Amino acid sequence: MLFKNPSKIKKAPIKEGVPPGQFVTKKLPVLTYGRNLKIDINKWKLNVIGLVEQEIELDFEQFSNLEWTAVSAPFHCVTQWSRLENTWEGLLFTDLAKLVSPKPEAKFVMAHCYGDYSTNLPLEILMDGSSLLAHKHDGAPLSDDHGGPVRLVVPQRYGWKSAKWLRAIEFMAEDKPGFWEVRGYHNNGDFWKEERFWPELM
Ligand SMILES: Nc1nc2c(c(=O)[nH]1)N[C@H]1C(S)=C(S)[C@@H](COP(=O)(O)O)O[C@H]1N2
Ligand SMILES: [Mo]
Repeated sequence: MLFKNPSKIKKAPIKEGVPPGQFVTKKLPVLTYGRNLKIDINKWKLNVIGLVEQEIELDFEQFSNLEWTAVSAPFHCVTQWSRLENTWEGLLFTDLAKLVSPKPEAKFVMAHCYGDYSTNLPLEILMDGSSLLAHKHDGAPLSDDHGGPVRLVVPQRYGWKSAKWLRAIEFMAEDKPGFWEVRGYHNNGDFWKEERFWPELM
């Protein structure tokens, strides 16, 4: 069995079609700033911190004992490739939120990765029912280069928001730019609006 619940694959609520300025590829290229990491699954930890009632730390065994969901969604990279059909499986962000109970003042999230990478998102986008902390892509565990053992996947935003080698999730009251968002990438990253770069660079 490729997925835990193959009969229940959710379709991300995303308009069909290829967003402006994108071309379609069948491959999933590896896109990493700097070097790819190799995280030992037995040492992997996820910390959920910040404005929550209950901060938690999970190891991979605890993570994999939670109820997982499979989500099918396109993947659009700001460097203009799109891979239209992907199925990711892991912990839905909404299910993570149930575990930690975000405080009412939590409005934004920073995803922190092993290494220096991070990315910021409005909590609302992560709560869309299709964003997840994925361990599998198309039925196979994520390879090291694709961010295993666990990466964030945010189907409604350009790929740089889908943080590989996820290490921590921080709930925040105020927005704060992540790794690419301080280096010229758009804060929001909606591919239908071509929010690729800082407005002043466009
Ligand atoms: N930690 C980390 N996550 C990252 C990146 C990165 O450089 N480091 N690159 C991002 C970018 S720009 C894209 S398009 C996707 C690519 O995912 P893939 O390499 O699995 O195709 O990962 C995103 N997540
Ligand atoms: Mo990207």
